[in-house]
Amino acid sequence: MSRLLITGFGPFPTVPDNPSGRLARRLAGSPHLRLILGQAPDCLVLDTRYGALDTQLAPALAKRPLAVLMIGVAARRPRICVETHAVNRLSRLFPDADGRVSRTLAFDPGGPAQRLSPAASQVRIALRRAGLDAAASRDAGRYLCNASYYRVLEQGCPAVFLHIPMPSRTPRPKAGGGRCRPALDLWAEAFAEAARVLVLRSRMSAGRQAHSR
Ligand code: PCA
Repeated sequence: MSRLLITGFGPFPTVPDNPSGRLARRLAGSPHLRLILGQAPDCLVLDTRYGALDTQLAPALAKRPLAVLMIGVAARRPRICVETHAVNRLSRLFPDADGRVSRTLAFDPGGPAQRLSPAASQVRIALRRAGLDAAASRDAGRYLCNASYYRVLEQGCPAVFLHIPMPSRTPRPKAGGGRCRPALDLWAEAFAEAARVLVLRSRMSAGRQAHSR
């Protein structure tokens, strides 16, 4: 049976301790998520290396996941960003965890300039309903997050990329403003709603296909 795939990333030169990998594992192991999906998701914490797109991501996509919920850190952003699309562009300035930069500016020389995520706005609404200050973003960067998203969106299943800020940068509730919970706990809880939206979209489109046969 195909499953939801949750991805995060490991460390890279400017972020030696990447919270996205920890969040992906926590979300994937959440009994709450298992309950709302009716099955446990798969989890993949990618090495932040260009080579990992072929050696780690491609085999996971070959299993044809039901949907893909992707998480990465954008250390300088102040809030959670729901990426609406990925572009066919790479920066040649930022080395990956192996110290390698991309040799080409286009990620896939024969591919379209961009790939959109039709699920992004529904996911943003679900995250806001779950209490997160999530914003739409049209810029997933030119590094590994954008490249992996571009690769996943080619697959055609519901997929979305969520960029998280560094947990230490997120504002804490003011004194008397309620119990202070770690950002990763709050995000894991809300991201379960994003996962639910993706899986529902996938099941609905499978249902429509079966109906039209
Ligand atoms: N953030 C980087 C790559 C891995 C991650 O967590 C990015 O935004 O591309």
